[in-house]
Amino acid sequence: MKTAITLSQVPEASGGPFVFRTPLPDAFATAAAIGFDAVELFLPGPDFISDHEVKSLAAQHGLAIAAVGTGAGMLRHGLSLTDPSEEIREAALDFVFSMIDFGGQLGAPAILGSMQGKSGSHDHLVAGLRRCANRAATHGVPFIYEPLNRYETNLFNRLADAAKFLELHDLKNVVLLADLFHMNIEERDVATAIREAGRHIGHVHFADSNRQAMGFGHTVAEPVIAALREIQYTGYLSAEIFPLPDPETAARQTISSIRSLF
Ligand SMILES: [Mn+2]
Repeated sequence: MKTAITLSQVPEASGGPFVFRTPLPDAFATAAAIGFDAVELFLPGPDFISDHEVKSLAAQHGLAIAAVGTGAGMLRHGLSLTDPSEEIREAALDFVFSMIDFGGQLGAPAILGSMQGKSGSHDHLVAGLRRCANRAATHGVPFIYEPLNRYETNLFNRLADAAKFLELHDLKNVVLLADLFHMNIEERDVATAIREAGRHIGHVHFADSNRQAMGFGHTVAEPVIAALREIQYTGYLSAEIFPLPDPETAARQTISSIRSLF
């Protein structure tokens, strides 16, 4: 398993679970200095920075790009893939495609989190996921679908239900994001849920029960790591956490918790 940390450049997401918000050259340097393998990028859109510049920063600091978020489409433009309006769904798809293409040029998958919509229909979701998965496949990367807790979406709150949905609709090239914060709210047992959805899991948001760095809440991480090992998970543990008490402390706590767990 590899480590990653979230970097945000979206002013509207100032209250969100993103650790470093300084300009990217500084954020990349700090993430590398603290010992992360990769960064997860949360950007306002695909034109914020060129893929060429991101590649150069990544090479300079020896970091990979773990994934790119798409939530700015919701935060900044109010778009979702399951909006009742077809026009808005199409605009949402255009935005997600643009982020899939941006990430694809970096070899990184895009994530569907809040852009799935707060209260949408499964019919719209399956249509959107299929098109995004096909688009991602042209770049040779998967498309990541994230079940969220009940306060953020009515679509899928638990891994097992999302996994069944992918199988029922034969959705290829879609992987699931196991976000330990959402899972702490929704799953009966986090480790069991990971074991049962094992072959579908393609990304992990590594957060404690209160969305702070692992070790700053009440999650017992050992069984979670044991389950990830059992399913032979080799992807990222990406710290999508609040920068509390400050970004560096949160980042260092993540690395030290992972070191003590392995
Ligand atoms: Mn997440």
